[in-house]
Amino acid sequence: MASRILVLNGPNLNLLGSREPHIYGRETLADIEATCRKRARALGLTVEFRQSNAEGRLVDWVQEARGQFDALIVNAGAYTHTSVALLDALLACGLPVIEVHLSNIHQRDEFRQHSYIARAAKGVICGFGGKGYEFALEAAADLLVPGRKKNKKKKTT
Ligand code: CA2
Repeated sequence: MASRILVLNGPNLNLLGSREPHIYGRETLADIEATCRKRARALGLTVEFRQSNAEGRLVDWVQEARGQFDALIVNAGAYTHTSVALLDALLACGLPVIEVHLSNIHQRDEFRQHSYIARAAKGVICGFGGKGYEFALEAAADLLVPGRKKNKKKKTT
């Protein structure tokens, strides 16, 4: 059975593509979702994409994910920098978590440079725009698809 990935998106990510393209690019969240669907299929994963502006809704989705999904990819938007509640839910869910950001948060305002949820993440990908979600799916496949990492061809020089 294909490994199931839940991709959670936090506040304002529904606005992608409409404003601030110099920071977040021109892709909409629907564009990113469509690309992820294709990439997931090629990697032998299934993907479910969700977005909410409400912190509690994101926490509920994380709590419900156990048993329904095999890994979480999370762009928590601004809650990244504020939410102990989301951190606690991610720590408790028992699933591998990959944190993603479109922008390189380390090059931005000081308050964006700290992530509460990073403590719960296997790894953090930031600064590659929508492509970062594809990288996160690759990372999830390496973690979940048996034999995938082992069978990767070694480069011979
Ligand atoms: O770089 C990221 O992916 C962020 O998670 C995006 C968040 C921001 O608060 C984080 O610091 C970094 C913002 C979400 C998108 O906000 C928009 C606002 C207006 C127009 C388009 C997007």
